[in-house]
Amino acid sequence: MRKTGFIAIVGLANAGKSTLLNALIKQKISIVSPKPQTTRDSIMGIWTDDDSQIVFVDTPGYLQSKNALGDYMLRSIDNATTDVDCILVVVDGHDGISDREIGQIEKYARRKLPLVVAITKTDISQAEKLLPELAKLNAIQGISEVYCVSAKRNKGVDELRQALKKYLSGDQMYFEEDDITDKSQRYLVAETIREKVLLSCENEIPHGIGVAINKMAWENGSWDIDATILVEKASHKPIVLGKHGAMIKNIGIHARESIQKLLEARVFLTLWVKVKEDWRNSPYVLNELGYTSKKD
Ligand SMILES: Nc1nc2c(ncn2[C@@H]2O[C@H](COP(=O)(O)OP(=O)(O)O)[C@@H](O)[C@H]2O)c(=O)[nH]1
Ligand SMILES: [Mg+2]
Repeated sequence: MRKTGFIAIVGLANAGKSTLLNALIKQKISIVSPKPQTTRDSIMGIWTDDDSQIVFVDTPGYLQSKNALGDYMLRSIDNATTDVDCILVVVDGHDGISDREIGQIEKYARRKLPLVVAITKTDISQAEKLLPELAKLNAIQGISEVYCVSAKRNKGVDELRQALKKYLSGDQMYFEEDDITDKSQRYLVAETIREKVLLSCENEIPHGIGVAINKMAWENGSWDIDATILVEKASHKPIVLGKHGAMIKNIGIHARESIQKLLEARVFLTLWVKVKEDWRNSPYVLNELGYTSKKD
């Protein structure tokens, strides 16, 4: 019989949570970029092997909410960390552990749940700098274990996954053996497009980006996908389009390539850019884009 259960992945924006989730399940399902607020919704990544099924729940980083989308993101962290077997706090080892992070870890430690800390990005952090950070963690009561990993180089990830199995408390399967996420293909496609916009555009715009899939149809042995990139200010549209459409073309090329990998099939992708002012405060648009809470 397999041991099964849920593990929530929490931590600051940019700590490396989504990269670690993808490494833990050996699949790319959660999008990654150097921009904060890349992950907006909790997304499950499922690992199933001979003796376990671990459902990892990736969350948005802690943030200060400024709009309805921000409120939604905060709620999704709360929802994701309730009723789990273990909390996995991800800390960027390269940046060091801030007082704010220590505060968050202490808060989780008080919950009396198994609490594992993964210090990640060890490929770019110096060992001697990590030692004082480990001492800070040592001083906190209630941490079950600390692991040092590099999600990018896949160092220590297998050991971490193995160690986490002991916290699983269930014995029933929550998902099918070959499921890798709770999200639909459509959602993953929209997220892939959003990732490419985040990676291509400058700082200010990405927070205001949403992606709506207008059409996703399997036709003559390939996927025909039509999607709209929503921006919240008229001045953002020419930036996403780029000079003579160069930016949107580039986004399209990269998105198509990644979506083909995701869907394992040929993809035709058409992208549009549309201004929808203040969409992050519109319940209607949030719902359209799939940011809908299941629990409230
Ligand atoms: N060098 C290095 N960079 C990493 C590692 N993990 C994540 N990153 C980078 O850190 C940034 C934020 O990663 P992401 O997974 O989106 O962080 P999240 O906001 O916590 O989900 C991205 O640019 C990643 O490529 C790692 O193990 N090593
Ligand atoms: Mg993330």
